[in-house]
Amino acid sequence: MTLRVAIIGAGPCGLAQLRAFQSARDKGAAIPELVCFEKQQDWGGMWNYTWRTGLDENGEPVHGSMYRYLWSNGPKECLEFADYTFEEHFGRPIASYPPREVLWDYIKGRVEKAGVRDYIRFNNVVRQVTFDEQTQRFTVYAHDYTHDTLTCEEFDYVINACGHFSTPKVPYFEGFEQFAGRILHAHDFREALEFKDKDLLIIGSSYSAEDIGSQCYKYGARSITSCYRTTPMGYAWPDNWEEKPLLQRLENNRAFFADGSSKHIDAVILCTGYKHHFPFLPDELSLRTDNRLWPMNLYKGVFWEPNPRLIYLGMQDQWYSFNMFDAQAWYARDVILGRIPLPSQAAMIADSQQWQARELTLETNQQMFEFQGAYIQHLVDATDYPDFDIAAVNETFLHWKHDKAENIMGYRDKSYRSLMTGTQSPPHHTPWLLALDDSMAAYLGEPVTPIKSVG
Ligand code: FAD
Ligand code: NA7
Repeated sequence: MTLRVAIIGAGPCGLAQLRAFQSARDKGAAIPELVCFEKQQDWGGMWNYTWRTGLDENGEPVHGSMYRYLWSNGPKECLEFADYTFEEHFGRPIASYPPREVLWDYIKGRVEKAGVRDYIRFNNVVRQVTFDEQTQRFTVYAHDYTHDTLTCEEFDYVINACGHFSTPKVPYFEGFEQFAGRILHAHDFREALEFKDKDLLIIGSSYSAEDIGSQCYKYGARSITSCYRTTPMGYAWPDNWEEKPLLQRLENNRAFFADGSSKHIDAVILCTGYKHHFPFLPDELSLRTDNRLWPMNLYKGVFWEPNPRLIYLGMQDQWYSFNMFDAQAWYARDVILGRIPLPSQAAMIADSQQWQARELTLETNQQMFEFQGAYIQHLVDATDYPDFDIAAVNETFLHWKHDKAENIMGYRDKSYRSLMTGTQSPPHHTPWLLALDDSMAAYLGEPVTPIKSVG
């Protein structure tokens, strides 16, 4: 009997899995029957922008957390697919920090070429997954919103590729209920122009805080105040951006901070991160982890312990992204195809513990991306995913970190050499701070004269 594999989500991880199987099939392998359930109407996951917030058109929680004017927050050379380069997709080298729409186009290009769209059931939300110990099969219950029907099917493997940046962590601060302005989480942030001429308070000191603050600065916020719980971001911010220790309370429109200072604010954005949240999984199948480089209970970072027929993709905190998802998907594919045997459960647990012990020793950013690079190399070595120069990717990450430290509003003007083709990327035609139109046409086209002043 042909194996059946369910893939939950057609974002970069789910699509990597489809591409991995298609690549094996094209080389003559018999592949399982694949069904990819995708709750949105199109593919690309996070990169498929939605203006919606709250509930979607079907009353489901909106998946998207991306916003207008989002540009890649790392060099595209660090996430390039080893089997489908930017140059192949765009027919020429392009600059290193593309906006969201350009990256979405790139993701789509590979899977359009692979011809895997027919495996996907769009507008289908997975509601529940159960596992039968006796038959060793999963039952997947889904709601097909196109036909408004509930489906229930059995599978030999389930690949959970539903992402983990959609369910916000929303802490409470005293005075929130009396605040007259807007309070939102980064998950619901869409349009920086909403905060033009406003005094904005940002809570958090990681990627979302840095980037949403930068977008709002770029599109004309009057002032940005960001506050941290543990560590300040510490960049050389523009004059109207101040970093403070954590918010203690709001009194009407005044924010009071841990250092005793206070400021007037008009709006609050909670950039406080996301939860790994899998409402469709029972306790015994559900990964519980914070956002870290080595979540426990995942052998090779993907196979659920103690039931490795459930596979999680992309659940790590991400320095690497698209090419790490590929490395995981190729490895998962080869286990499903019987090309790579799984060891005993004790050996799987020991292996995972050893990776986590290593993770716990990491202190610097460089150690962290090198750790993730070593993990990817380990997976790539075991499959036919094209080998790529991970040491060189790590170098690029290092340059990127230096560029940010040097000029947080200018690092996206730098460009790098592709580590897949060797081609040096050209500089972008317009400095990021002046490039207000984030469309693909503007990015790939000629420079345009800015129509408004910045800052
Ligand atoms: P997602 O892209 O989240 O896709 C998961 C898919 O699963 C979605 O299509 C969703 O609709 C579907 N799904 C979820 N639940 C169900 C269900 N129950 N049933 C059916 N389908 C379901 N990465 C970078 O490399 N560079 C960046 O610049 C960058 N910027 C980011 C900015 C923001 C604001 C965020 C939130 C993330 C950013 N990331 C960035 C990380 C980004 O999440 C990854 O690049 C990538 O999208 C992860 O892919 P994924 O497939 O794991 O998850
Ligand atoms: P992250 O990277 O998980 O960071 C979350 C931030 O929120 C981090 O600075 C936390 O501080 C802070 N945080 C979390 N809870 C609280 C509370 N209760 N109070 C104050 N501060 C808090 O999430 P991001 O959204 O920045 O990034 C996620 C992805 O989105 C990333 O991959 C990007 O590419 C886009 P801590 O340091 O833990 O004290």
